[in-house]
Amino acid sequence: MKKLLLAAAAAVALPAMAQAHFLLEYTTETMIKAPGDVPVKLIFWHPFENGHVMDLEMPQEFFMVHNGERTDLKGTLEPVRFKGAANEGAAFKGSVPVKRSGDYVLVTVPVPYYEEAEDAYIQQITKAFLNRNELPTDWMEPVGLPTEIIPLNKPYNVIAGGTFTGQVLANGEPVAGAEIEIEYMAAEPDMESSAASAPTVSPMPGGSVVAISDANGYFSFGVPKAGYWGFAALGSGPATEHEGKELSQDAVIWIRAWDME
Ligand SMILES: [Cu+2]
Repeated sequence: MKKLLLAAAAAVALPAMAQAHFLLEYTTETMIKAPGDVPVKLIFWHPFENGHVMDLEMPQEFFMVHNGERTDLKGTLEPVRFKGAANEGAAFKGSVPVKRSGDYVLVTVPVPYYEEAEDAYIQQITKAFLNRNELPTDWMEPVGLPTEIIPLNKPYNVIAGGTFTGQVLANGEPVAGAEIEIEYMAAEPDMESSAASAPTVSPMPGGSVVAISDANGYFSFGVPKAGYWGFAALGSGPATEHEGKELSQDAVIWIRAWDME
């Protein structure tokens, strides 16, 4: 409740922050046809409405999990600028070496971001998923992060019009009653330029789209539209304080939905 009140106060002070912010691990494709280095962009942004871009620092960790094995990818990260409709901020471009068949789970553990409007820190521990040759290997396994969302549907080929179910974990245990913000990537980043594409839909009236996890940490969402969908379990992580201030340690997951053709 305290968090809700703080959010309401912040909304009055700075309308852009009323919308949900998401850390993006953006690739143009989730199913990778040819082996090679897949470019990825890390952007801390409000992608539903092409809103405020927040400066992203070099993350604490950026790695992939493939066949249960972690590979550090921090060395691939280069600073880039990212331009939203309202402002421009610091982001990163990296690359994911996709060679063998299977899943590639991308994980970013960012440095806590100081949000002035709320006098608090935000740390969105984020997962996204790539696959090559339709061989499922890793998508359903917990990575072992302080907090994470486990997908119960294969996250790179969700059917638009179907549902997506996830489970929120903190230290491997289910989190009941977590508030999960749900966001459509209405404006996709352009991989070649530093800009966003024009938003394809408008944000929903009434503020963020939200689900609450049940007693066992599960939530479901009917996915109405093809594209990238983000889910952020707010403050689901075990860490609640950073440098003497409140920390919201969030678990973020990105899925990709497709129209049936
Ligand atoms: Cu925000």
